[in-house]
Amino acid sequence: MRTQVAIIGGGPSGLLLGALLHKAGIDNVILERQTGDYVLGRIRAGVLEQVAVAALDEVGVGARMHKEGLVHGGFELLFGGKRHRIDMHSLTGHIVMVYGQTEVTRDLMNDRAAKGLTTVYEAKEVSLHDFDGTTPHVIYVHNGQTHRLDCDFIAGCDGFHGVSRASVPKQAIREYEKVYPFGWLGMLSDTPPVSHELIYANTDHGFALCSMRSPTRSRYYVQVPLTDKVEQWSDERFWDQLRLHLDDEARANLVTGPSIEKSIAPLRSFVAEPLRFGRLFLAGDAGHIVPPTGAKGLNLAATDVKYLGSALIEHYQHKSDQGIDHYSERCLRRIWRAERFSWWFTMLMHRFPDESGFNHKVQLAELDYLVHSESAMRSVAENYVGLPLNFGE
Ligand code: RFL
Ligand code: PHB
Repeated sequence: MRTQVAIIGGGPSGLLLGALLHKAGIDNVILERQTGDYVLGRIRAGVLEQVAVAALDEVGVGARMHKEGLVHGGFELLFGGKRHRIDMHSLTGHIVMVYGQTEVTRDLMNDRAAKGLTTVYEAKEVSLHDFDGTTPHVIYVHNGQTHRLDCDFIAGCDGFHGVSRASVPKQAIREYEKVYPFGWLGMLSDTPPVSHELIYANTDHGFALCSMRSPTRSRYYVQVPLTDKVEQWSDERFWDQLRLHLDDEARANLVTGPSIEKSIAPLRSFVAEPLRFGRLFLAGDAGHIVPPTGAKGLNLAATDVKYLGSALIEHYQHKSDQGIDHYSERCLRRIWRAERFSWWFTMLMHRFPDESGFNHKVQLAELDYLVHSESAMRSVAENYVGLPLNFGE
């Protein structure tokens, strides 16, 4: 088989890139290790910035998002038993869209299937070849048979544990990493959200987040030690723990019910540099990870893919490699800004196991300053809604 762009990974990055390329008439094939149902079963991001919303609109899959997604003009910070609203809309003029990654993925998958574009699910033993030379190709096994996919470029959209980044020689790549000493236990339930906006809480019990997927579906997270296993957390234990974090009003409003999904995610900051190796590009979680506190992961993936899509379109349509040559540098500048914000918000909101109490006091002082200083709130708000694509240019 031959294609112009071989895309490794059928998560949101790979699917969005495929849609952008197809719209420009560039042929692409997606190789995904899992089944489509498995990909849709992963419960992850919930908050879309304007850039991600615009990218979905651009490829023509935004209709359901605009109908079912929830437009949020603010979020709340809870500490010292009180909630304080960050009015993103009045501080920045922008909003975010609460629409789950599962739904984004489903919309992109359905669109790809309707257009008859090739996605090979359950592509096993994927290996990348000659991306630094002139005959890039991908070998994989499907239904027990070995296949070869020849291409002009390879897009590594296969997430943090994928094969693309791992295929690059160690000496050609530099990795920056920070691992946090806790994880997030997430729970999805068909219960109405405790409040109409997201609540980020820093309490004596650690961090908690009250989020949602719809007016009838809630998504909650609590900070847990890395050693905890999801089996140790019955639904009842989860609700009891969450209740400890809430203020009186939220506690009174909390509706509990059976979980639909529960999982523990470790928190990590990670950046690989560069993101281009000859004819191989890394995009999304394959190239970087942020802790979920700032809700930036999926949004960064969308901007990488926007940059990569335009670079490849420039290559094919305008015979210019400028975009390709600047891909890595352009993405990394935006990535490091989001890394900085996500790290800062994570450090501000969590309890650290070895803490003497001093750090917590400083966190509370910073939060107190933050919610009483319009300048500080504006800074948080403009990072949360997402800095413009051309920021600093
Ligand atoms: P994905 O989603 O991991 O998809 C990669 C795909 O590649 C496949 N794959 C392979 N395919 C072929 N061959 C191989 N060898 C392969 N190895 C892997 C995988 O099966 C998979 O289908 O990466 P992608 O597309 O770059 O998307 C990134 C996002 O998923 C991620 O950044 C976000 O989910 C992060 N994130 C959030 N981001 C936000 O913008 N806003 C949020 O509110 C938000 N909340 C979150 C989050 C991530 C979380 N977790 C679990 C890490 C909340 C959580 C809890
Ligand atoms: C989510 O709804 O899953 C979510 C929302 C905001 C975050 C992280 C996750 O910062």
